[in-house]
Amino acid sequence: MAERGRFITLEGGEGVGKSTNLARVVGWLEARGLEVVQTREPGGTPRAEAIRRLLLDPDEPEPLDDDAELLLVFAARAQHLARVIRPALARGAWVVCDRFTDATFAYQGGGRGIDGARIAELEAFVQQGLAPDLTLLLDMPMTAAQRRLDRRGERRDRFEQERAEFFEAVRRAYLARAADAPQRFAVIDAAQSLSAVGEQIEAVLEARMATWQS
Ligand code: Z5A
Repeated sequence: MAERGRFITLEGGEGVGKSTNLARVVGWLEARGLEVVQTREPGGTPRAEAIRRLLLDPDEPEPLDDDAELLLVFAARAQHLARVIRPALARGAWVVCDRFTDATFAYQGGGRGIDGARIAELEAFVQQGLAPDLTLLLDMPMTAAQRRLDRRGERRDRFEQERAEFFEAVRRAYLARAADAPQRFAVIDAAQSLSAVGEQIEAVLEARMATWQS
C-alpha cells in the first residue's frame, strides 16, 4: 500500500452519478484495508455546510453576486481543508471528495464567466499546492442527466435552476480541464448503465493503484 493518503475527487454536472459512484469508490478502497474519509464540497464540516446552504438556497430573494459566490466557495474550502482534508491525509487516510476546485473552474469559471486566472489565484492562496491525486470526471450529455434528476423528483437547488446554456458551459469547462491535466483526470462515460460506469471506475482505480504502489 502507498505510504501516504491519497486524495480522490469526483466531478461532473448535475445528475451524472457522482454521489452514487462515490460510495463505490469508498467501498473499493476500504476492501483493500485503507482508512477512507468520505466528504463533499461545498461542505464537509458544520461551518462549511452552513456556507453550502447559503450557496444552494433557492428561496433567498437577494441575488448572490458572482464574486461573493466565488469567495463563499473558497471560504468553505479553506475550512474543509483545515478541519478535514489536510488532517486526514496527514495521518495516512485516503480522502474521497464529491466535487472540489475543478467544480469552481467549471461553475464559477465556465458557468458564470469568471476569469480562470482569478480562480487560480484563490486556488493557490487556499490550497498552498495541495491538489487531488486523481479526479474522476463523470461526463454525459446534460439532457440525459437532467432526465435522471427529473425521475428522482427532488426540488431543484439554486444552481439546478440555471438554464441549459449554463450547464453546457460547465460541461465544456470540465472537459477542457481534463484535457489540460490528463495525468490527474480520468474521464468516465457516465451515460452507461450503473454497473458499466462502476466497471470503468474500478479499472481506473486498479491502474492508478498499481502506479502509486510502484
Ligand atoms: N458548486 C459550485 O458552484 N462550485 C464549487 O466549487 C463546488 C460546487 C464545489 C452542489 O453540488 C452545487 O454546488 C453544484 C455545483 C455547486 N451544483 N448544482 N446543482 P452537488 O454535488 O451537491 O449537486 P449535484 O451535482 O446537483 O448532485 P446530484 O444532483 O446529487 O448529482 P450526482 O451526485 O452527480 O448524481 P446522483 O445523485 O449520484 O445520481 C442522480 C440520479 O441518477 C439518482 O437517482 C441515481 O440513482 C441515478 N443514476 C446514477 N447513475 C446512474 C446510471 N448510470 N444510470 C441510471 N441512473 C443513474
